[in-house]
Amino acid sequence: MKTTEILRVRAREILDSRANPTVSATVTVRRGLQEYEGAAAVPSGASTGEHEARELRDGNESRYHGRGVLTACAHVNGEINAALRGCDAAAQEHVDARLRALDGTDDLSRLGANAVLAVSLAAARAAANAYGLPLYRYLGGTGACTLPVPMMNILNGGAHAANNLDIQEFMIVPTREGATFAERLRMCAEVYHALRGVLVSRGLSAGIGDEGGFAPNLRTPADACGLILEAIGLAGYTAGESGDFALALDAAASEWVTEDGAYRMPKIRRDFTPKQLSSYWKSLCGRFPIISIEDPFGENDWESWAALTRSSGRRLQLVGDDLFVTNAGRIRQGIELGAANAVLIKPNQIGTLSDTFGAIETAKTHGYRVILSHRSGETEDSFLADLAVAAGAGQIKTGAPARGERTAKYNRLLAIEDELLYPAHLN
Ligand code: 2PG
Ligand code: MG
Repeated sequence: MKTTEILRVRAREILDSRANPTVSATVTVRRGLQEYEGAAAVPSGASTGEHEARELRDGNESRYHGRGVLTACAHVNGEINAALRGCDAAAQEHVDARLRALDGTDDLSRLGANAVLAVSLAAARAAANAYGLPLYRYLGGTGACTLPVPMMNILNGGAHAANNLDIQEFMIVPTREGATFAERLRMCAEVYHALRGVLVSRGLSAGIGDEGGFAPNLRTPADACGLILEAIGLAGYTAGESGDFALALDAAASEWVTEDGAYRMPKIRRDFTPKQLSSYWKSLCGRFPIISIEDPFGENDWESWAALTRSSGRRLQLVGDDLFVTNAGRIRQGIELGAANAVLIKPNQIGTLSDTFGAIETAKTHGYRVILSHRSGETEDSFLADLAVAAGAGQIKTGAPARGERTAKYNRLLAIEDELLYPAHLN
């Protein structure tokens, strides 16, 4: 059988959606007599987990305030290019194992997780192109035919916005039974517009945060939920059980952990013991149709996670992001302790495509739900959309229906749905 032989690997420094540099890599392969290319660009987080793989930054303050990625790119063009030349790009696990071995650290800090992931993803794309397959089909096989439900972040706070909200993400989830992805996307966009109207009519800011959601100053998180419910109603939809929409939150509470293991919302300076924070979540869920909370506690507070999962896990999706960092080992730890019931999957937290699939597999095998996720600093790359379909993830988190780096993923999902509903051979 023909292989997809890697001829060369190249990287360049490009910009992400926050004006920070990031790595874009291109892998060139030969299959038969033809050459094919695949490119990928990596995103970058703001509320990063302490157990994540490490992106490599130059640290040279005279360029991009030390955030340049020229060293990471040089690693791709030098060591990685030399190590992968001649490998089969379609042997993803082999490519990724080589990258890991070459780096030699657990957190990929030597070559940089940004360098490694860009190459890992670009190799998959080059192979998909060489086989003439759409990326989701190449990665997921013939079973890849389920579009994810978007969890759309339409109101930003925390580290993603310069407002006074401590909860990082207020999301809407279009739960209407039987709706297509295109219908769900439209419903969300209509609510997004309605929310702008609600904010403007109250004299609040309609400026946006890092993920395209609005970022007004509000009195409390409950006010934010209230305004979103109002927008859902104004757009002509219903919220709640068997309604069109539910709400979801990402607290990103690792950002709130104090030295003594308690919590402090840093913007409004409100203190909580772990138990009080747990009660806070329960009371918010009692007042609003919230079906999912991500990172309600810090990344090392397994005990509080497990307690909330025991008491509320049957009706509430509890999503581990900083807790699991897309790491199969940490996911297994969570499963043993009964912490959380869903896993957020971000390829750049772990650094290779194979490890990402490993994390997804571990979660699914143990009945944990899987949500594919962007980062707050993103690029136009829509790899995530294909990956969500390939993994049969069921849910995707990729920001508001505004800002090109967010709509790139949504628009790609529209194209995939079109392809699946109206295959070319039927035209
Ligand atoms: C999160 C992400 C993405 P960041 O916490 O879930 O929404 O944010 O990329 O800043 O970690
Ligand atoms: Mg998160």
